[in-house]
Amino acid sequence: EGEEDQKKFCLQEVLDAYKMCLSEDKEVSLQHYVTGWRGLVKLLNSLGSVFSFISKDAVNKIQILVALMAGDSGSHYSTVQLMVEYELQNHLVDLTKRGNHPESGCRTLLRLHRALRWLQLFLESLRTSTEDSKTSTMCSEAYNVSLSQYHPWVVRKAAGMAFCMLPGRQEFFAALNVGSTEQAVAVLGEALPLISEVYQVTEELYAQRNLLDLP
Ligand code: 1PZ
Repeated sequence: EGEEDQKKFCLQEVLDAYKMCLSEDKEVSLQHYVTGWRGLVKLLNSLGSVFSFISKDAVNKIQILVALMAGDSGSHYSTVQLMVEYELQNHLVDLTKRGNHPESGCRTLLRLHRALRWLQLFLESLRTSTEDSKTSTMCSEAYNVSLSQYHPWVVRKAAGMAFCMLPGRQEFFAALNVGSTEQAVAVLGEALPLISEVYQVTEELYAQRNLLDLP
């Protein structure tokens, strides 16, 4: 692990990553997208080892994308738009069933993209929550209307059990490491529109290219 990964999570770094993620012409930077996810994984790991089956999958997907960016065709992986064009044009994506390209950038990013929708819903509900709100309830409600539809029963079951182990609202806000609850709510208010926009741009691109159901 590099020194960078040892540092304590801070919500500000995720905010900064999503700030830099979209260019003026709405290109999604893969580098910053990945940086945002690295931060979120750090947060997840700081919440306890019961979440490691989730963070392991996220890390695996991050590593696939990092390897593509660092590889021989790395120049085609600077933005999500370029990645989609490149992989489609060169038949590097399994479109209907899993085959020769089980780890394409397109299908890998789609998994994180779907999780980003869950994150958006969860953080929004956290932002507007009150003292008596339960993180586990907010988390599972967000999950049930988004990411869960892509998961088999056994994963849904495991996720449900993990949610029950989430720290309470106060402790969760403290884990965001940006000051008081009020300050954390403010940073969330700043981060959420950025996360939404990155989600929306990716969603539209994938919809246009018919990539929303990649196996
Ligand atoms: C704060 C509590 C964290 C809740 C996170 C909610 C998401 C629960 C997801 C549980 C799934 C983990 C097991 C791996 C599932 C994979 O099968 C799927 C599909 O990938 P494929 O098998 O097709 O390759 N993976 C995903 O859906 C990606 C999940 C990434 C979750 C990252 C969450 C990071 C949250 C940090 C915020 C605190």
